[in-house]
Formats: sequence, structure tokens, C-alpha cells
Amino acid sequence: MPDPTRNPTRALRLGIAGPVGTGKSSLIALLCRELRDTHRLGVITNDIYTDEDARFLRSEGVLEPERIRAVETGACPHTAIRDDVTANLSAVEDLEHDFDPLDVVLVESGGDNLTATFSPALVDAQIFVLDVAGGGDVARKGGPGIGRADLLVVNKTDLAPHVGVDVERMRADALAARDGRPVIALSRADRTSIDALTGWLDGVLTSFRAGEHSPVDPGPMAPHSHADGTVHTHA
Ligand SMILES: Nc1nc2c(ncn2[C@@H]2O[C@H](COP(=O)(O)OP(=O)(O)OP(=O)(O)O)[C@@H](O)[C@H]2O)c(=O)[nH]1
Ligand SMILES: [Mg+2]
Repeated sequence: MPDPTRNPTRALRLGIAGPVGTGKSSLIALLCRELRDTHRLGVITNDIYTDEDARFLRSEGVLEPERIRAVETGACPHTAIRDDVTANLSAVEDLEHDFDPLDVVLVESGGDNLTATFSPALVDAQIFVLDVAGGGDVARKGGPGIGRADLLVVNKTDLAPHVGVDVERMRADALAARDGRPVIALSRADRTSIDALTGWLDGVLTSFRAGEHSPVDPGPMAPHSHADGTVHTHA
């Protein structure tokens, strides 16, 4: 039964989170290349001090440059995607307004630790990205993104032989940590895995438009302290 309180006419907002360097910007570049002829897309990137990821995506020519906007968080990335999403939300809304109608807005989190997740107030669905170079054990270690993001991507599988990681083992660990929620072992060099990713996104988009998709909060990040002594509890 469609949920009348949701507005399926706006774009699906999809968050991409995960540790530094796991391939979030590359995954966004891949999605843009795959979908830009069939979907109307926009991208928001988050960096602490720079707009480097937005500049990377613009230089790759994956979308018109104006469709890629940067939010400089000025603080830990998770603050801007979870605690106070104002800057990101207004960037998403500006993009949706300027390019109305859009089908999907991709929001890249700045690289953070294993416990960073998006607030469901900012995104409708979220992907958590790990890579094989981070080690085969990471998927087993759990955390809200690994356990409960809408999709877990185990990225750069082409590197697995070089770093001694058994991708099937890592995938099985991830599936076990996620109670069967989806996991895709991805490489930009592996067509089958790319098709699985775009197929997953189209499935989410279809259920979003039908009013049948509800954003899930993977849960707060773990309490941690900062160099200045402040403690974030993220309740
Ligand atoms: N071998 C291989 N390398 C990849 C793949 N995807 C991304 N990379 C490389 O991984 C490195 C990091 O990729 P990015 O996309 O910048 O990672 P990121 O998560 O956006 O990084 P931050 O935003 O700095 O946290 C780059 O050198 C990419 O070229 C892949 O499928 N295979
Ligand atoms: Mg990036």
C-alpha cells in the first residue's frame, strides 16, 4: 500500500558512506556513467576542507559540471551527514530545484571511520562501501553501516589476489553480519558486478516511486572523542 505521507515525485536521495579511499567517488562516477542516459542525476560531495571529490567527478566528465556540488563540512564528515544535515539538505534541495525533475541525487560522505552513517532525514537509502584492500576481516567486524545499510559494497575485488583476500569468504562474512541484507562484491572492471549494482538501484527507485520504500536508520555511530577533548555520543 503506497504511503501517502511520502513524496515519490522528488528524487531518490542515495547516500554513499565508508572509510577513506574505499572507492566512494569512483562508485558515484561509475553509477553516473551507467545511468546518465536513462536517469536524471545530481551529485553532492562532502569533504572536510576542500571540494576535491566534486572536482574529481567534474574532471571525469561524468555529468554536466553544474549537477555536481560540494559541501565543505569543516568538521568530521559524520557531523554533516548525521548530526546536523542542514548544509547537505539545502544543497540537495537546491540541486533538485535547479534541475527539476531529478531521478536520483547521490550524496557522498567524506571518508570516515567504520561507524559513520547517514541520517534518514537526509537520505532515503544508503550504501556502505568497504574495499578488499582494507583486509578480509573488516566485514566481520560489524558496525551500523556494515550491518544495516541498505546495501554493502565490497569494492575493488580485482585487487583481491594482490592483497591475499578471499572475496567469497568476505562476502559470506558480510552476509552473515547483515542478516541477509544485500551485499555486492564490486569492481569497476567486472561487468556482472556493475549490472548487479545498477539493478539494485533500479529496484530501490521502483519501490521508492511506488511509495513502498521506507528509509532505515542503520543506527548511531559509536561514541568517540576528538583532539580537543569533546566527546560525541551520537545518541
Ligand atoms: N583496482 C581498483 N581500484 C579502484 C576501484 N575503485 C576505486 N579504485 C581506486 O581507489 C582509490 C580511491 O578511490 P576514491 O573513489 O577516490 O575513494 P573515496 O572513497 O571516494 O575516497 P575519499 O573520498 O578520499 O574517502 C582511487 O585510486 C581509485 O582509482 C576498483 O574497482 N578497482
Ligand atoms: Mg571520495
